[in-house]
Amino acid sequence: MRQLLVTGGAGFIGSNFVRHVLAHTDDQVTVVDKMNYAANAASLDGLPVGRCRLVRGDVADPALVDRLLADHDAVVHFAAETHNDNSLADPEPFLHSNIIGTYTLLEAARRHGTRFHHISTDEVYGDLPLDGTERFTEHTPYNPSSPYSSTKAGSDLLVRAWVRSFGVNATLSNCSNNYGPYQHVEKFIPRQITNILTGRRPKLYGDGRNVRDWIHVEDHSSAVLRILDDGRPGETYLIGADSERSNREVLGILLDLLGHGPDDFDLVVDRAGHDLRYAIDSSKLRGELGWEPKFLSLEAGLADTVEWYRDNPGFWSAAKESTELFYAGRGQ
Ligand code: NAD
Ligand code: TDX
Repeated sequence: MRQLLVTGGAGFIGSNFVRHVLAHTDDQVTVVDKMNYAANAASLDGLPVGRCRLVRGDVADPALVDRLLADHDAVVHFAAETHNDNSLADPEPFLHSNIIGTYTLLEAARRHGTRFHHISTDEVYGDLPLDGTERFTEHTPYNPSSPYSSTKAGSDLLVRAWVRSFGVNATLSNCSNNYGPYQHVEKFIPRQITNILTGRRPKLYGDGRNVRDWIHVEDHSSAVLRILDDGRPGETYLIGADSERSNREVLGILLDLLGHGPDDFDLVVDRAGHDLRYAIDSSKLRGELGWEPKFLSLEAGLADTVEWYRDNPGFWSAAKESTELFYAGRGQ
């Protein structure tokens, strides 16, 4: 029975991954999470007490991390500051958690010989032209745009260096934009759903033509577990589900699902340095490890997600007001 440490496991993707692991393996899971504003203990409610425990702490705390890695066979590292708009308002926490946090974990993995899987983003590659067909691959040069994506790029490079210089047994994955249950209302899809549910108008940055490549969080989880089990040491795998849509198109689907007209939204101030388009070529992961996504229709996945937010106001309503105050202060 594997002892698995999941960093950032009280956040959106980490908590979905913990549920996935508990459902599909015999692993014992420890979550270490700083419980920042994006964490939500409710996202771990109802999990089997004997197989899952939560340790509140910072992955940049060397003593805590050393103790935890000594007792675990593997670590999956989700913990990070994750919101681009926050990184534009105050970059410092991104340097602390994403760079120093990853460095602290790598040093402990090196000392204890712990298997390490690093979770990253397609944003490390920068952006693609709006109307092209090119997609990111594992060979695309790094070219991050924002304080968030540059700290994620830095963390990826640290992992690669610790593999090569110190023989740490690590794999990396870079995934496209996730959607699904338990995502914080600051992010695009939950923000628009909960705006509509609370009588606010949805807000599109700029002209709304920017494109993101969407994947259901459950498909991200199954890919990460596959890489953890069968990925080749030192390798990077891109994770994506071939679901590119403009922000306008995604909002159009949400408005329709919630019974609103197609023009029922506001165009607001654009994000500084706003990346135009992301698109993932996941053929390496599919060919080498036989992974396939289960959610093949973005429309169906979004319908489930709308229902989840409608049914679970207790998860998001406490954060809604302060999130909208933050955006209002930025004209967004
Ligand atoms: P999230 O913000 O919902 O969750 C992050 C969690 O990490 C939170 O619970 C937070 O408390 C915790 N955390 C932050 N700093 C910490 C620290 N120093 N010590 C301990 N815990 C800390 O983010 P998410 O969307 O679930 O993203 C998880 C990971 O996936 C991140 O590494 C992110 O870069 C990556 N990723 C996200 C997406 C996406 O679309 N959301 C896509 C690709 C990759
Ligand atoms: O209100 C909004 N209106 C809007 O038009 C918000 C919050 C966003 N947007 C746009 C900006 C982006 O083009 O929607 C798109 C998605 O925005 P976010 O949800 O903030 O995601 P993004 O910046 O693409 O980054 C996400 O995917 C990659 C995650 O937040 C990152 O953690 C992940 O690495």
